[in-house]
Amino acid sequence: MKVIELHKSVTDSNDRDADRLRAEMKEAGVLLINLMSSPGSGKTTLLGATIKGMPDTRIAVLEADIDSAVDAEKIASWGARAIQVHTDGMCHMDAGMTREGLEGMGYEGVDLAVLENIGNLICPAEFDTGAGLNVMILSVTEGDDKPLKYPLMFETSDALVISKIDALPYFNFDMEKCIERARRLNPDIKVFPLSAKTGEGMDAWTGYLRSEINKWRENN
Ligand SMILES: Nc1nc2c(ncn2[C@@H]2O[C@H](COP(=O)(O)OP(=O)(O)OP(=O)(O)O)[C@@H](O)[C@H]2O)c(=O)[nH]1
Ligand SMILES: [Mg+2]
Repeated sequence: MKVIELHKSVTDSNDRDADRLRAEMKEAGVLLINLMSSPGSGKTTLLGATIKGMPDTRIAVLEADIDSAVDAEKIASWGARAIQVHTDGMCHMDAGMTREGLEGMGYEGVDLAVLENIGNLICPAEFDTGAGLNVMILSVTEGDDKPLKYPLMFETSDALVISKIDALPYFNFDMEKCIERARRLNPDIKVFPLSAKTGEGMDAWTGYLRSEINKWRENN
């Protein structure tokens, strides 16, 4: 597995770098998604189910972690292009790091590129990576109060996946309350309750991705 060691970008404006990368990805017709969540919310598992559920979509995954290559190895074993990047101890990816990872991976012929950001509900929300779409995952095991505690992540996300709904019977997670709290912060946020384990809710999620890929290409 190819691993790239990244360092904090030295440019003075992350926002400018992010806008430039977004424009280039638009030109290339590749939708880049920035996938964010706490550690263990189910990012890699959801990507596995997505790769399986969208066999006609060419998906490539940029795995960002502090260490190891386990996630990128999993993605590659499921038949998608993958690369692992290490963030030199940093808790987020910035636009320059994302560009370096994407260029190391190569995205020609790809329909959907996904950055699996570092597991963390705080720092990743503060940095624009240049992605066309920000998606966050909250698992039912984490609790329905998370929008109250980590508002920025909910504010900056276009879509909220509520994962592990197969575990709902074992946790006091109030779905309605959670969605209402998220919408109070971000009225336009799209919400996808699902289980990557049982497949429940996966069709709505893959349908959303298909329509976003088409939208990204349409107004090119
Ligand atoms: N019951 C259940 N377990 C799940 C589901 N999705 C993921 N898991 C489990 O949750 C654990 C963490 O899943 P990962 O996909 O590795 O989570 P992650 O967000 O990629 O974790 P990091 O990359 O370490 O931040 C694993 O044991 C998964 O099997 C689900 O839909 N239902
Ligand atoms: Mg993972």
